[in-house]
Amino acid sequence: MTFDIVTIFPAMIEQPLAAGIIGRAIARGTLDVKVRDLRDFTIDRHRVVDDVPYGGGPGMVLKPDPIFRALDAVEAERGAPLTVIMMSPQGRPFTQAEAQRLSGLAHVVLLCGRYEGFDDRVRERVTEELSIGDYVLTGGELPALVVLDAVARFVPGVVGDEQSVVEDSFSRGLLDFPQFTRPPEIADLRVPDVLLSGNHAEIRRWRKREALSRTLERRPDLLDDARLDEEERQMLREIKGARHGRD
Ligand code: JBZ
Repeated sequence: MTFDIVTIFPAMIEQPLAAGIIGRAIARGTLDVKVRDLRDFTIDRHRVVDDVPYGGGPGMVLKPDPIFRALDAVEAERGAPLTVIMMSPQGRPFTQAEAQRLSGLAHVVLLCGRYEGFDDRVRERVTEELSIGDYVLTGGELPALVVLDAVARFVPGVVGDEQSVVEDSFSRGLLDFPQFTRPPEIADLRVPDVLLSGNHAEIRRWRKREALSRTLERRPDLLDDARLDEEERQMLREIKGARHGRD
């Protein structure tokens, strides 16, 4: 899968992408990520990418012409039609389902905003506008990295164990069960006996129950859309029953 990322801070994108699972996928050629410096698409001596807002007011706005030129360059290189994603606080919420959908595309372009945002005419060339969440950021670079990371995990060959991606508990709409590793005891804190028992059926049920009770406790909103099997539905009824009156 190919990503083109347009930004005025290429280093903010390049450095994080060189590390870890994504870095390895890029090195192997499973992912092709090209970071485009918006200033390379200016034509003035001072490489200006921003200007004052029409109508007045604080801050600066990203000029449309360098962005149009950047998109023309991507299109000339990769071919049309382009999926152009604008990272923006006005965007639809980016979710795990969106990540999976985007992973089916061969190529996406991510536009990272700065300052007060883009000249609105850029939206004529944008096919989707996405937001990673409700907090104020200084720019779209971190959101673009979040989107790339979540999408790339679904690309075959990026994560070693394909099964773990599809069966990831969050993909099924639940929080993860607790994990432990050696040693079996530290500072009087013991690993639950069931995990040392070697009883794999018991372990599987314990993990299911833990994932369900954690989700009920911390993110009950997720249970509305969770894809639960019959065993999980029964467990959830038991957990809710046992908790009755306690909160
Ligand atoms: C985003 C001005 O650039 C920004 C500022 C905030 C922001 C983005 C771009 S993208 N927030 C989000 O995904 O929520």
